Amino acid sequence: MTMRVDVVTIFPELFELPLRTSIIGRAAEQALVSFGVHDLREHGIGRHRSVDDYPYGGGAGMVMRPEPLFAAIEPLRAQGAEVILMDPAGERLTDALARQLARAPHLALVCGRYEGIDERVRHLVDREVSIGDYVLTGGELPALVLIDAVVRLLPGAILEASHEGDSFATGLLEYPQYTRPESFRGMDVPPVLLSGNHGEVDRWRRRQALRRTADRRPDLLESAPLTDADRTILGEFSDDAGSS
Ligand code: JE8
Repeated sequence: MTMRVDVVTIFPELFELPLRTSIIGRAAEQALVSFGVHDLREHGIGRHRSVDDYPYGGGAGMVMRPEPLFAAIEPLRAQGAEVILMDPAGERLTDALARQLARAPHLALVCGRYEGIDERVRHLVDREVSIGDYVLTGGELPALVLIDAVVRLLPGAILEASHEGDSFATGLLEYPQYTRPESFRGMDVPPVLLSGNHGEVDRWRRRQALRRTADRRPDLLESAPLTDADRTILGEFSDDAGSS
């Protein structure tokens, strides 16, 4: 079963390369996902295909008119899409939300620009999602971020094992990674990784993940599933800031 993702935007060209490249591009080639990018201007009003107008009540900037958005969104709703408006006031995109959305058969992502959309368009959407607390110029990059987070979770998109260890699946930050060469500019790969002792390697990685999380994102430890052994290791860190 292929997941369908439609996008509504005034900048369809922004989606061309990202949706053809790397893991997303390969998932599309494998028919794990198919994309439809719809130019909102095709529903624009008048000879100038206008999609925006001045805000009632005055103020700076322009607002996206409801008619083109309704015309673009209604057929997608009729096809059964879950319609998502990318919006700074939306629910935050988290790993848990990406996993939930990855189970949907059909998503339609609506991208605003300017000062945003006419309020009446919210009646036509199922949910509103934000990718974080910073101001962007429109919903297109957020839509691409959401697509990236969701498509990599589709079965077959990446080696399944690659997301079992995901930082937000284990609830911890990831352990440090090394590849060749063994020594680079005086910095050596930790010998345990060369030992061939998989039990030792696993314990070292868990310890490093715990240490990095305690140092950089102690907030994550409150909800991470931790074993008694993990808690013992964390206790050692706070006893002795210099221990490995
Ligand atoms: C957007 C956005 C997400 C995020 C998403 C959609 C449409 C109200 N503001 C609108 C005023 C300043 C300019 C803004 C531009 N804009 C931004 C986002 C987002 N999802 N995490 N940050 N920003 C639109 C218009």
